[in-house]
Amino acid sequence: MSRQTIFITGASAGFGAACARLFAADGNRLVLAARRMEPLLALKAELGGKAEIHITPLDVRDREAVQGAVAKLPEPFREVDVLLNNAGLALGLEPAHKVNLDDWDTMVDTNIKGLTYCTRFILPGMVARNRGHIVNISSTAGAWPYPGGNVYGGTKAFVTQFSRNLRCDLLGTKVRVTCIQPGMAETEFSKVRFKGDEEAAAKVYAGTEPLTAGDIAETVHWVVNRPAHVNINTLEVMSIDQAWGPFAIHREKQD
Ligand code: NDP
Ligand code: 8X3
Repeated sequence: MSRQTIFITGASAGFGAACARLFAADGNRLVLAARRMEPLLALKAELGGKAEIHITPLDVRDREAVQGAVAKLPEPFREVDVLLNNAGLALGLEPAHKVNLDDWDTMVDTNIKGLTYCTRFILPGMVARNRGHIVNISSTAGAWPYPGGNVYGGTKAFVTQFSRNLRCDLLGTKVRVTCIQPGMAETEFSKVRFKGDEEAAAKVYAGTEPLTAGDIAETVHWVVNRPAHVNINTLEVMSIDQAWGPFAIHREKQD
C-alpha cells in the first residue's frame, strides 16, 4: 500500500485514536486533531517511530480555526489523501421536551457544522489533485430512532445524507466518499454523553459485548485500502449483541 496523508479529527480518543494507531502501523503520514492536546502528545510519542505525525489542537466548531489548521499544514502534510471526519459526540438522553438546548447546539455545531467545515477546507485540494477520500463517521442512530436520540440521531442522519450528496457532487473526479454507521461501541462516547458519570456510562455496556474502537478502525482501514476505483458508499456495523426492537406501542390502561 502506498503511503498516504491521513487527517483524523477527534484523534484524542476512541475511534480516532484507534485509527491513528492502525494507519501509523502502515507508515502513513498522520495529521491528528482534537481539542485535548495531552492525549495527542501521548499518541505522537507512542507512534512517532512508525509514522510522521503532525498534531494540531482543533475545535472543529471553530470555522476559522479549521481553515487555519488546514492552511498551516506543514509541507509534508499539505496534500491530504484521506479526511476522516470522526470528531463528534452525543450529549444527554432526555426526551425532546426536557432537553438542555445548549446540548442540542453543541451536537449540531460539532457533528454537522464542524464536519462540513473540515470537508469544505480540505476537499478543494483533493479535487485539484483528482485523488482523495472522505470517510465520514455517522451512526446507526442516523438511520434508526430511539428514545432520547432526538438531535444526536438527527445530526448523524445529516452525515449520512451529506455523504451521499458529496458523491453526487464529486462524480467525474477520483475523490471517494464513504459513510460508516457504527452501532454501540465502547469508547469515551457514553462518558461524554452522561457528562462524566462513569457509572451510567458503564451500564450501557454491562453484560454485553459492544464493538471496540479497534473494530471500527479496521473498518475504516478496509474502506480506505480498496482499489482506487472502488467506492464503498455506506457501511453499517453492529455488535452481534445488538439488533432492532419492535415498534413501541403506547396503550391506555384497560380494565
Ligand atoms: P470518543 O468520545 O471516545 O471520541 C470522540 C472524539 O471526538 C474525541 O477525540 C474528542 O476529542 C473529539 N471531539 C469532540 N468534540 C470535538 C470538537 N468540538 N472538536 C474536535 N474534536 C472533538 O467517542 P467515539 O470514538 O466513540 O466517537 C467518534 C465518532 O463516532 C463520533 O462522531 C460519534 O458520534 C461516532 N459514533 C460513536 C459510536 C459509539 O457507540 N461509540 C457509535 C456510532 C458513531 P476532544 O474531546 O479532545 O476534542
Ligand atoms: C452511537 C451509537 O446507539 O448510542 O452513535 O446512538 S448510539
